[in-house]
Amino acid sequence: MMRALLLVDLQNDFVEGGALAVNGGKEITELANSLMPHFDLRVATQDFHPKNHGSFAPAPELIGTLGELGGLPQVLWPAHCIQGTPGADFVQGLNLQAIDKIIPKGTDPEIDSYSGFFDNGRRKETELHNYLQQQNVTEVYVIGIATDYCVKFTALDAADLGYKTFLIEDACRGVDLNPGDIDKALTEMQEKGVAVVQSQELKELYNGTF
Ligand code: VGL
Ligand code: ZN
Repeated sequence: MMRALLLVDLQNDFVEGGALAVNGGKEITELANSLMPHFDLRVATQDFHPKNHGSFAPAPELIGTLGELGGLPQVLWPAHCIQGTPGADFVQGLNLQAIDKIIPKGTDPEIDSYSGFFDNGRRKETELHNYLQQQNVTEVYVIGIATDYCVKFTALDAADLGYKTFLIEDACRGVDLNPGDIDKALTEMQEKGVAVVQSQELKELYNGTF
């Protein structure tokens, strides 16, 4: 049995001071670092957009509204995680040396990719599933940003692909564009068989020190 920790989008643009800052994003960095040694494998996803990505709002007043991209409804975001900019870099203080594999996503300007496994239309796959299979991973533990977007879709796809899937709630932060979105995301994940746990419970479960 192999356990993988998936670190979703722990990048500068998603934390305090970033283009798409999520409340409390920075404070999960140390928890992420302390969780990493307790897993067989650590994989980080990286939102990695070209500067003309179609999810970027063409005008500031359109941020947070619904547009269309690749034939799908698309929330329009401020420009974020542009390849080659500091905003796309992993958050300061994250132990990058401990990470075994990085999975870029959202590189096609014509479609968004919330999940670390597939784009939003499930048209193309990233390397993530292949890599986890190669490494004989059976259990996936998801942490990171944002609970109601990339974390949620990554966890749902992991469960769908047959991994025993856990969401470590206190190691995630969400956008809550509409208040209640984070809670709804947690319920949705649980309904798909994702176990929502706290880092403290895992510590007791594995009798280790996080
Ligand atoms: C994300 C919105 C746009 C995320 C990425 O990481 O949850 N959210 N791009
Ligand atoms: Zn993005």
